Amino acid sequence: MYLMRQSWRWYGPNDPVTLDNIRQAGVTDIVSALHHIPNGEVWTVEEIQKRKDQCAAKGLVWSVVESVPVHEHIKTREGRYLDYIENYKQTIRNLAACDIHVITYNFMPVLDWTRTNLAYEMPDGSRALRFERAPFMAFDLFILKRPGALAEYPTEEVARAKERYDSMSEDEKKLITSNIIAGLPGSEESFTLKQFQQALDRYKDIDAETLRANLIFFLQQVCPVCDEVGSRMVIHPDDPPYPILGLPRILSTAEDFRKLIAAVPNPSNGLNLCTGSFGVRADNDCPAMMREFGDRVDFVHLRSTKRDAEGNFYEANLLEGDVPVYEMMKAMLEVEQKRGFRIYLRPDHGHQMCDDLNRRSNPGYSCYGRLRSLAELRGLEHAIAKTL
Ligand code: CS2
Ligand code: MN
Repeated sequence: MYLMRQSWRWYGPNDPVTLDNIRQAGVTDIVSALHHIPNGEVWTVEEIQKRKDQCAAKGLVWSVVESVPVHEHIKTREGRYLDYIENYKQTIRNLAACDIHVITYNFMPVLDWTRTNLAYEMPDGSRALRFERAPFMAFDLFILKRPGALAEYPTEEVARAKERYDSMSEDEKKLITSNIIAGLPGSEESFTLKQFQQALDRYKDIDAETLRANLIFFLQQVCPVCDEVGSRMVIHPDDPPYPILGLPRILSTAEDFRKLIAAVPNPSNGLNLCTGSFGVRADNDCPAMMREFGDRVDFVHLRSTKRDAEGNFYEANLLEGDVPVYEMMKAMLEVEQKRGFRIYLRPDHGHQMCDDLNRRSNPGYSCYGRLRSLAELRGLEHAIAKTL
């Protein structure tokens, strides 16, 4: 029986959730990245090995990278992008030399994942991450004042955003701004408002098809290296999975990934199936994606979001959101048996609950909240596995 490989994201020695905590979560594998190395530079064997050794000292194996960031210039194909691609290839080789073969990345322009509220209070007093359209638009239209933004939104929504903006205190305006542009964990990038607008401007002439072509170009360069060293690039979907701030998006649906494998059929061109990100769209069927792309899915993020009719969503309790977690787990187990491969799975964002509420943690990466999700996932897997 092939069961999931239980893993946990660790941000490194500065993560308030320690390896001793993680050990007690009962996982075997660590998902980590060398966040201190600037985007675009090579990760040396020495630095990688250091992180591996830290994990090994606690009986844990660093086996998945999340993420090796893709330099903005690779996404826009400007400046020293060819050098950055060469550096990326070297990083892939160095990771393989340290026996790390699953490499997560994303191709979202400017921002990694985006939320408006990092402490949305649930009825039970725990806190969740939330994306709400009205404050997001208020930021875009009246704080950032992005040129052209007005034309992109329906009039009645603009009115709602204006009302929201007018009711915000100065502190609230500051908070929403930093939630959006100060960089959520893993994003490696943060901006002032002016720098942010400049970063957006670099995408003025880049539509989705150009961005997709740039991604394909990048994969055509790095996938042969992965194939050679037995590694796999797994792309994390866009979050949220639709265009924001006038930026192009290229990995929001099953069709997007289909296009990617049609263009770059190398076996190393893989998917990090994040059910929380894909699940925000009602037209994304995560278990069906698991079945269709299973051969290329080495890494799964299991979390569930709950959306409303206006396009807002929050991160729900694992078994209570829109994502059909039972069907997803079943699909995963079936794919695993067929492949004879154990997929890496980690709980994704969790709520802040219990003692998480009294201590600092990276937004989404609390200790107790993720423990709760992991326990539920483990129970679900155990039960489903018995029926197979
Ligand atoms: C996020 C991101 O959904 C998620 O897992 O927390 O940090 C995500 O890991 C990156 O975008 C992947 O490159
Ligand atoms: Mn994810």
